[in-house]
Amino acid sequence: MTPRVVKTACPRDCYDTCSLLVTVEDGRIVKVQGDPDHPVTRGFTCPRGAADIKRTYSEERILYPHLRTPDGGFTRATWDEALDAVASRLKAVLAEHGPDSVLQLDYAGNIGLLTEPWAQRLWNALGAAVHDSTICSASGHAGLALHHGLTYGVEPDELQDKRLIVFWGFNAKVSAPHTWALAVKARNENGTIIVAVDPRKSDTAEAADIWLAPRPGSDIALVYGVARSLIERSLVDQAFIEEWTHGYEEFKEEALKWTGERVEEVTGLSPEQVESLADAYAGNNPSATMIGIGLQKSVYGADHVRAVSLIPPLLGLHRGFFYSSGQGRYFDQGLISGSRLTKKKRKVLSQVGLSETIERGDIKFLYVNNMNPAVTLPDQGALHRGLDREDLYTVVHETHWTETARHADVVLPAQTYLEKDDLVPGYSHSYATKSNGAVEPLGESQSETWVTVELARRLGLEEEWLYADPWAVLEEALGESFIDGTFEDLMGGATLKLKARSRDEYQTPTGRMEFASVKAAESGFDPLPLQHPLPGKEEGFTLLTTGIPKYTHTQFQDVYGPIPPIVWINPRDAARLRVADGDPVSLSNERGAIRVEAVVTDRVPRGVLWSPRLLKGLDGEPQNLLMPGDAQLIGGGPVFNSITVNVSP
Ligand SMILES: Nc1nc2c(c(=O)[nH]1)N[C@H]1C(S)=C(S)[C@@H](COP(=O)(O)OP(=O)(O)OC[C@H]3O[C@@H](n4cnc5c(=O)[nH]c(N)nc54)[C@H](O)[C@@H]3O)O[C@H]1N2
Ligand SMILES: Nc1nc2c(c(=O)[nH]1)N[C@H]1C(S)=C(S)[C@@H](COP(=O)(O)OP(=O)(O)OC[C@H]3O[C@@H](n4cnc5c(=O)[nH]c(N)nc54)[C@H](O)[C@@H]3O)O[C@H]1N2
Ligand code: SF4
Ligand SMILES: [Mo]
Repeated sequence: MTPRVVKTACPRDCYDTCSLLVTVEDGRIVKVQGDPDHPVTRGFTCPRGAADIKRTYSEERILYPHLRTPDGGFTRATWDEALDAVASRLKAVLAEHGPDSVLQLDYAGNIGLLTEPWAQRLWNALGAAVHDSTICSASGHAGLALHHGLTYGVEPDELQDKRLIVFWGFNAKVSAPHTWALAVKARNENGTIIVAVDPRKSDTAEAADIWLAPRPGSDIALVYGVARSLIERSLVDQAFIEEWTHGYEEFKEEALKWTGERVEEVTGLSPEQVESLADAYAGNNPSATMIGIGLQKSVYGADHVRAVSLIPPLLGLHRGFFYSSGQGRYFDQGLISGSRLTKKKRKVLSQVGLSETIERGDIKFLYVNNMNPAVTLPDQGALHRGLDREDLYTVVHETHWTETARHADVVLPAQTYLEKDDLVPGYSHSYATKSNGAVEPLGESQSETWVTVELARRLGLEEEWLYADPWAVLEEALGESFIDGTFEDLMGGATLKLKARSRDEYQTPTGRMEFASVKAAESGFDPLPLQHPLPGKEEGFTLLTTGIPKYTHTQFQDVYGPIPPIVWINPRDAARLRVADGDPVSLSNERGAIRVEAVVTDRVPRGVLWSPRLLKGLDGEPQNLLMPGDAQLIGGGPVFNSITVNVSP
């Protein structure tokens, strides 16, 4: 048979949402390529896209439903047996403990609309408990909302027109390689300056023109240092500030308190370094301030994001920042997920704090899909004690045999994005393409749309919308959402751009961009983001954990092997602790300990460690044993990057 090329969209939890061309020969995928015509993908994939063939046909694929056996193993079952078992237990739990004891635990393993939000329909219909989706970016959104209303801003395909691009707590070269490539293109073609603000020498920092390394958690002081430098030299856009903003005087008063000396004390950056960033901003308008999700994963992470977002308006820019842009979109997500259709009120649980909730036994029925919480949630000690509870019944719909699947009572095989049709508007750029299934589903794997209907029937649910045609629902939700075409065009294979809101609209109480936030004051937060004290030396090392190129969280270890169990440590810290390169060391705190191999490098400053995120230690211990389930005050996000640990040889 002649090879066929199928257009799909990579639905992984990733900024870039690539358009991919998949070559199929004799019913098998033989090649996955980046779409050369897509304005962001521009013809290449990352190492994960490239490895999708291996991951699809991996030995770790779940091909059939499985039921747990009394000896703790699994036995293969038919779909009928598995779904009947799930439905009968679910009915019993609902009858005995009520909907608050039932939880669907999902995240963004596949962000396709017929995968992620669609799979929430059943649980919306049941009125089950719901988590608040705070594990990733929520606190940054909540922080931005205080000053700007909705959180949309610069889009990656606008980088070409910028004279300065600042990646702030954003390791784009690794976490958003296509966005990074657009920045490099602007540099090569227009001389755009690239800045990185990152405490460690990330791949992005290494490749930037200017790299500033404030201490972790000191970004607010740095922002005020930059602002003071701009204000004192009259480099701010006074006319813009007067016309469009609120609360500038308060902001200015705080900024003027941040002398070079005081900023240096907190951030470790010299007055010259701070001024160099102010100069870069003042001399290179327009700029794009690219705020990373990594910036907000610490105890005051929302405040970091708030502060950084206040620089662009000083220079007269409407929403001159980027922070995963999903919120500006005009489509009806609540229709797709059913949250707008259900009449039931759902109990909301902190996702970041779920380990403790599950350990406590509040949940009796757990349905996991699109997530691998048995590795990725913080407070793994508590989570595993919870998952082992006799009175908890766990169902996992998964493509691969993850740690979470191995803990399940019932395992349901899921299709990868290469085996089903979907629609994937991402959370960064605004282009959408229909994602077409390239090959027949492997084994007996089934889609989220199919499983939802099968379970709804078995539960006897009567809400008509549970049985609706998914594509008709998508058309209703998105039909009017595109600038340059119709839903029909999209179905025909066109790449369309979603409509965007106006950049000079601010959905705040004053209708203006608010330097001092009215809503923050009303909610009991500081109207301005304020720098909080950093942990002292006696509290140990700050451990930063971030993604690396070959893995998406826990995925692709079946292709590339285990995530390297390493930790970067500064040479002077290593000498003091008598640790040599390659030595095993123990990282520990009050929650647990993991053993990893030391990499002695000046890419981290003294007092700071870095590890690839979600690694398993040399003895198989999950990294997130060390992470607390504490939620941030603003937005409820996680605190991964502000935890402290001790290092011992
Ligand atoms: N230490 C530390 N921990 C962290 C973080 C950190 O920075 N440091 N970051 C946090 C962040 S930002 C995030 S987003 C989370 C990510 O946490 P998770 O979302 O749990 O991460 P993944 O390992 O990608 O798990 C996604 C799962 O979805 C499955 N999947 C893929 N496609 C489909 C599909 O079509 N259908 C179904 N049913 N399943 C599918 C994959 O096989 C995979 O097992 O981790 C958090 N954990
Ligand atoms: N290859 C790959 N790409 C991914 C993912 C993946 O797993 N693998 N996951 C995707 C997901 S879900 C997410 S959330 C994103 C995350 O991707 P990013 O938004 O880039 O965030 P991180 O990689 O967590 O961290 C970015 C940088 O912030 C720095 N940082 C940490 N603390 C601070 C601080 O206090 N101040 C400053 N200025 N910087 C700090 C870290 O050193 C790190 O280099 O990546 C997405 N892309
Ligand atoms: S993981 Fe991200 S960069 Fe890689 S192919 Fe998918 S969307 Fe593109
Ligand atoms: Mo994330």
